[in-house]
Amino acid sequence: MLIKRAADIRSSEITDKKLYLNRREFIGAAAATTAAVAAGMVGSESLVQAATPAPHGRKLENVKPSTFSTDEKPNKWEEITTYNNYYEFGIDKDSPSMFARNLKTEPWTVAIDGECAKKGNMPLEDVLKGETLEDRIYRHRCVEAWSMVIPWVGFPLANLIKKCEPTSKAKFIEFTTFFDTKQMSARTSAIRYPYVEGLRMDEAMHPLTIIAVGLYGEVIPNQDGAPMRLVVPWKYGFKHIKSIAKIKFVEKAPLNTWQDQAANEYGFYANVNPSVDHPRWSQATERRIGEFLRRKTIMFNGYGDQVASLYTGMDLKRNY
Ligand SMILES: Nc1nc2c(c(=O)[nH]1)N[C@H]1C(S)=C(S)[C@@H](COP(=O)(O)O)O[C@H]1N2
Ligand SMILES: [Mo]
Repeated sequence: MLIKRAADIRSSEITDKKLYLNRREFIGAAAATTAAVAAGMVGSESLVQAATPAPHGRKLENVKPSTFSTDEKPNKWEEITTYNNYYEFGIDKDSPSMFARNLKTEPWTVAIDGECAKKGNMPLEDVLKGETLEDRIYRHRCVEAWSMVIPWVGFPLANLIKKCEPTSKAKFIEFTTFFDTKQMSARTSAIRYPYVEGLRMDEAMHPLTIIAVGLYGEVIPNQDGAPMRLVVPWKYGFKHIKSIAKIKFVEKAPLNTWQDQAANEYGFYANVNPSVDHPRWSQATERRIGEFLRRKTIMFNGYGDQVASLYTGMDLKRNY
């Protein structure tokens, strides 16, 4: 079980006043659950109230190593599956590990929509058809100033985009997470659902941008965004939308969830940038989960050689 540190709480995405009140609502609900459990009113499942590492999933076949992988030491399975942001399952880092298990990920289809020739529902099997899965060990940096190294298994998003045959009007992609209050506890009204994210087309086509379907060579656990989630390693974690149910090709930049919630704090680009502070805390350093001393945050999360050219001529202090 992970011990919450004061720094996490202070620098959390939820601590402005409006959201703080929602958090108190959440604590109230949790207390009510505890009371109900004590009174014997709730089934045994609700008794599991501690961070629980994901059970191991099916092993993925024919996964190839990737030259894009970092040689830094990956975080442990236990860390990557108990320290998550997935607000649909609660706002605490260990909530998704406790509440995501009921998400049904088979069968799964992705709605393809907007400026493209192949509109319709694409089953996950078709998304994966013809793909060579790769191990992609990437650095992962959350705007809350923590980081991990995660051994994803995935394939380039560019391949899926090509299958959809976007038109020349498709300048951006909007992604939407699956949402169902029956499967997702959504114990808090902290943010508006469904969760939405977006990328500019050239960012989406970049070879570092992947759809992850696995972790440590196994099928990706629910709390990490099963069955398919976005990974854009030079951006803050909130761009990494989980459990993607819809992909829409659009002309204008979509309004992503966190920008919608607090535009002065979260922009569209969300490129990791140690010189642009979040209004309530610094982005200059980060705490690697499992380490004691803080690390210096690197521009573009260390992927500058590959991606800096995407932003030539842009003022990254304005376009945060
Ligand atoms: N649907 C959805 N996707 C989401 C989030 C969320 O709350 N809901 N949180 C984001 C944030 S803030 C981060 S840091 C990453 C965390 O991904 P991880 O749990 O796999 O580390 O997921 C992102 N994707
Ligand atoms: Mo995040």
